[in-house]
Amino acid sequence: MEKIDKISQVVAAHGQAHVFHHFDQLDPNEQQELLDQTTAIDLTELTYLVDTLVKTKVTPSSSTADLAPAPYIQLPCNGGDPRKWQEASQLGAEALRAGRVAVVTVAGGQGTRLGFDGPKGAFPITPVKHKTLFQVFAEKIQAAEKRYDCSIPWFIMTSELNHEDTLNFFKKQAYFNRDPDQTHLFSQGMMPAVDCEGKILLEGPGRIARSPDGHGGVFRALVRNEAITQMKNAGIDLINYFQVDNPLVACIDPAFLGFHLKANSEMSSKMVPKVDPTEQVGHFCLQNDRLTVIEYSDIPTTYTEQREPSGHLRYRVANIAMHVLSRDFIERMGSGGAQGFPFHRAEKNIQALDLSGGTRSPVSTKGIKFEMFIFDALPFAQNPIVIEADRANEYSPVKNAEGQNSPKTCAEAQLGQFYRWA
Ligand code: UD2
Repeated sequence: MEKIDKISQVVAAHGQAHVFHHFDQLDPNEQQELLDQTTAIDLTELTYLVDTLVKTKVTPSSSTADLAPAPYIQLPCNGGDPRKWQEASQLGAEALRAGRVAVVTVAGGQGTRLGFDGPKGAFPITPVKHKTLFQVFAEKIQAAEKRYDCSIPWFIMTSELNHEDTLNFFKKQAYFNRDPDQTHLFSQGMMPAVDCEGKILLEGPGRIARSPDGHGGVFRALVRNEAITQMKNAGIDLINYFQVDNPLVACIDPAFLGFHLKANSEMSSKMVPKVDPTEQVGHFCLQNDRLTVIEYSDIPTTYTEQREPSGHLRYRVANIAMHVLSRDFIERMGSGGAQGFPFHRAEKNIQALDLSGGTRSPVSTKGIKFEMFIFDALPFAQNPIVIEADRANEYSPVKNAEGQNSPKTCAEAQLGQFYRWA
């Protein structure tokens, strides 16, 4: 009882006393679950987010003052220096052979846009054998382990929504014949949803409405789940990071690793040149001499439609969510070392109890979710660089059931690659 009193006092001090309104009607298990969910919330951080993102609506979405497109290292076929690419590949290969490299894949999102009921990595994606996304990545990592004669630990970020299903999937697939000790599933954090006054929403009398804290939650999750310690013990200091939705990704890219090492960078990124001003991606930009990403939703069309004399789009440096991260940087960003690492607000309709205590069953309520984006770490990184990727061979994500970035466009992209290989 003492513990309950203490927690409910802290919760009340942050104006969230309503969270325990139904506490006495809950059975012991429900009471324990509500206490666990409540103690997992950083109430000081939540109060800050409510003050800055709910009550004053100061969205951190960057202004476009003092904006310029970010420079990037071009592919040799587009004018880049072949010798620099050769040198970078050798540097990266040395790091791989020295066992310094791990892979991190973020797979905690809900595949709602795809209409697939299960972890997105379990979605069959290859056009002939219908291999799943996870199988494609596992085989690419295994090929790199053979080529560079090294072990490459694979860390996969899940969320509470799909952790068990993802774990069962890997067990069922016998970890795709890789050493199970080299595949580490870790769950990202969850954030409570609030209403427009900043009050925590309840999915039920004993359950807080929560959602995954965004792919930017990967830093905290790697630190909290001891992955950083595992990496240190294994001599890993370089991480190839990518999203679960793109089967063309070069899971292990020696040139990418080499350019990151040569630049003494903490966070490097890959880009593809935008050809369509409306493509829904982030844009690498320089702002006050810092590398930053401005999401398509935040950059005015007066910028995205600008063209250079060559006819190329000026703001063409598209963020395709592929990074090389240094382990120390992940540790710094995940241990609270980044005051000011922003959250973003997203307005969503959320199934929640009416806070006036009226209904006992949830109704659709206008709420606000909070999430972090990994690319917001760029302004905190030393020597961030951007290198060009070959879109046809490296980037065709599956996000939507139909149209752009769909299983159909992704299958066509894979067939195109297999044809070129043949
Ligand atoms: C993201 C980028 C976009 C571009 C594109 C490349 C944002 C806001 N936009 O678009 O600029 O780089 O990717 O494909 O990120 N995920 C988690 N946990 C979460 C949320 C997402 O693991 O809490 C994973 C999710 O499984 C997916 C990836 O992050 O693999 C991208 O998430 P998304 O689908 O929300 O981002 P998207 O496709 O809008």
